[in-house]
Amino acid sequence: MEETLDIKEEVKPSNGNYDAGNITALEGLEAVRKRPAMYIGTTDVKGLHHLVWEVVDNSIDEHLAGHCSRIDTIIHPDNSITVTDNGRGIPVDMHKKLKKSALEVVMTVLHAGGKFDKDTYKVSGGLHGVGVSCVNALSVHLKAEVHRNGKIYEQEYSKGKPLYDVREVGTSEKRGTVITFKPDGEIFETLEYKYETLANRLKELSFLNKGLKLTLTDERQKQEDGSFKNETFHSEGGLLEYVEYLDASRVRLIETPIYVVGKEDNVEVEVAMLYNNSYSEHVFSYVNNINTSEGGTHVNGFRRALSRVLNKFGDQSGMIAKAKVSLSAEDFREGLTAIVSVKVPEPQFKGQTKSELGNSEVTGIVSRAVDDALSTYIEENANAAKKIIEKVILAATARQAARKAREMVQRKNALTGTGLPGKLADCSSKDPHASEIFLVEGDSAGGTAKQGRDRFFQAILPLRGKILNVEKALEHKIYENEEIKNIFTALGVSITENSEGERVLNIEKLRYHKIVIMCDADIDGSHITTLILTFFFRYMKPLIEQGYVYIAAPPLYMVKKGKQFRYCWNEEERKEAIASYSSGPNDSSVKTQRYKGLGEMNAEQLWETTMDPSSRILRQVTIEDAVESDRIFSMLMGEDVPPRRAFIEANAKYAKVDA
Ligand code: 0RA
Repeated sequence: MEETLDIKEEVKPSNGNYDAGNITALEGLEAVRKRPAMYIGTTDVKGLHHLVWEVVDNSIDEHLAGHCSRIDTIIHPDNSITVTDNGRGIPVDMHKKLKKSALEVVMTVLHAGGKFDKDTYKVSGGLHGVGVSCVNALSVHLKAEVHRNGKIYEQEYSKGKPLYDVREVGTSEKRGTVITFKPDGEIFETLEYKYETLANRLKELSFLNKGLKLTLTDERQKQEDGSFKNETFHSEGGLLEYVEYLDASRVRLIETPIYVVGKEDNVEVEVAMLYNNSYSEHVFSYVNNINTSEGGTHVNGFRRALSRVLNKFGDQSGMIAKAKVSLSAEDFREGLTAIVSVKVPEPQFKGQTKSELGNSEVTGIVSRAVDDALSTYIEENANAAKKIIEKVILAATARQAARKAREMVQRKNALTGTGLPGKLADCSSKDPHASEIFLVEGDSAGGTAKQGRDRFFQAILPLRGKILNVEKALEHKIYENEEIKNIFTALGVSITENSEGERVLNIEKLRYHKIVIMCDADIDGSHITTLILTFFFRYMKPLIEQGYVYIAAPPLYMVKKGKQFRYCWNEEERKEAIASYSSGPNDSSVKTQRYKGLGEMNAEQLWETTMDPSSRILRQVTIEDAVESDRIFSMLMGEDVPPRRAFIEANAKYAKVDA
């Protein structure tokens, strides 16, 4: 889990002017190189991308302070990165005590970002905000170029150490900062930047900072017309556009998003919301552009106002009394897609992953802003309000049906001895840490897996054909579905409701710490994998978050010559195998068998290639970007078929999958 430092500002200027005197020396950069994970969380691919966010966040701060309208990011062919902004430029005047240029101090002293102005918002919070000096410390080479006072200044560094004093190298009519850095291979496990990861976050930032132009250029990828792959992210509508983008694959209940803006005590509130005909809630929240996946006081304020205003309308219109159901807070959020974004001068982050807002004053501020705007909306749009209340009432009715269905299933399980499904071939180990369960597509492959497995620690649960598309089904139907019931009972997990009417997944009795989805390596198989993953994402998300869910990777080919054979997982391996067996260009004794289904392998082959821990490939499912994953699952499983097909065929990118 990500663990980064919480940075407290040490100094505050008295006059509101920034100069080198405001920047104090705090800590050496050697500490960063010695224990990089303490500063940027990890040294894997995530940490590598974190470096870019550190630099971009500084530029975003310039935007939030009202001085920057454009940020350009370039991935160079050697995986070095350039970030250019048109902000004020990092100050270059002399620091009186340190006798160094402010630029050098910002770049070489930990926590000396020069971010002292509490009146503007800083991205620096729970996750980012360790400062650009960390990026410098972790780069084999970094160059800072500043356009300021009509001049160009520069300084270069190696592993954080200046190669020369800040020097003036020319004149410029522009203002801004250009940072180019190459991450250090001694620190990072991988040096390869992922275009999609950078593009997704820049796109998100463009929605969260309306008017700001962000571009991404990938010099590693040349397009047909000879130019490099590039995109521009720019949103004039901000959250209004963001909520429409996130909800694009769902069917709307109201025509246009409900929009809230407010400001109180220097806290800015922006909310955009839509209702759709789905059964799930999608509320995303941000504090100073940082996603708060654990919610917090801003989300509480939003929920409070939503329930209060809708409940009031439902009462006054007589709709609730007529329906004779009791409503819970959750019912007001079924089919709701909303983004709650606040800008808070001094955010306090708490929670397991430091992604929950703690500032108590924010609840009331958000609640008042939403209360005002939503009340006005309802007065002016009585028809839309009625549709929403009808949906809320339906949700309450469905929740009661779902509770009954769940209780029925759970009661039945209690009656049938062990409670385990008849189709489950359980393992003999009772230690969850050592136990695995394979969810296998189809009874026949299930049979092969049962023969091939190591029955001590591997359990097999065959699933029949296509499992229910949970994105489209009513909740109670899900609990009544045979395959889904089997998954719940085999895993030993259950869903109950808390006092708020929210569903909680109980995983204390989870029976296996590896849950492996094993499907055919063809289009149908990948669709079934996606169906099962969607179910886990919507109903058993904690299992994904805690790293229990995996996808098996059966081989795609077997290349044979006589008695020799080799399994291959991709084209490259296949070509290699053919080349290694061939005596000449057209050696007809070399044969390739394409495995389309698990059923084409016998038990021994399935064990060797896909189930044996010493030789198999398992891909762990993780949620890299919760907001984007959510959108993609709805897109994949929703009504809109063409994008789904294209996406599945282009491969499963919705989740980061590790070896
Ligand atoms: C310290 C003070 C000021 C701006 C910056 C730092 C600054 C840092 C970065 C990093 C990337 N782009 C940046 N742009 C600005 C305020 C300068 C002033 O008052 O003119």
